Amino acid sequence: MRKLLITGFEPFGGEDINPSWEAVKKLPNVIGDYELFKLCIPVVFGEAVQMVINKAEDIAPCAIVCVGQAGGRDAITPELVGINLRNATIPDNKRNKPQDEQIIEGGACAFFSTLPVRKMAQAINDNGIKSHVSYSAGAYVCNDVLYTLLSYFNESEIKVAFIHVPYVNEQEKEPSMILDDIVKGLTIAIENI
Ligand code: PCA
Repeated sequence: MRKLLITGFEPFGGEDINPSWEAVKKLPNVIGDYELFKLCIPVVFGEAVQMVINKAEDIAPCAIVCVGQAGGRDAITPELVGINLRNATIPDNKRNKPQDEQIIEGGACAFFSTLPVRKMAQAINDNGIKSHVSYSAGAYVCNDVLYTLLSYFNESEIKVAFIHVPYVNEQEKEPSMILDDIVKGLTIAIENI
């Protein structure tokens, strides 16, 4: 069986939960050909991605899918691209607030996702859950994780994607999605790797 490392984030920005980890926790341990290895990562620049890299080097997965909350979005949005930029509008969970810094000094401006994000979004939509490809993962910790993983695993067999998900109903913010729909959407995404 193939191994898939899937991560969600701890809460940040004053929230009590993060729908990304809530959804990842609820995923089955096996989806299609994949055995899932789940990891909750901190909302901290640099530290989050280092935890993912450490875990990936330990278990040697075929693919890494990281999931994060994107407040304000009404759809599940696989990200097409990670950019070499850190810019925080709110501090991370260790009070870092980088302003217009490069993630990797002199690194490529951007990397494209190495998993089929368009196919994933299409399949999620075909199953009645709102989804589309996004062309910006922002410049906060989610983009930090995506860009750094794509750079780190650029020459390797390990494929990488990042999926942003909306708020869930219990956060009482709009737009939001039902947690079970996010779980179903992520399941479909993994089935379409
Ligand atoms: N969303 C943030 C970081 C953690 C999360 O769940 C982001 O979009 O960068």
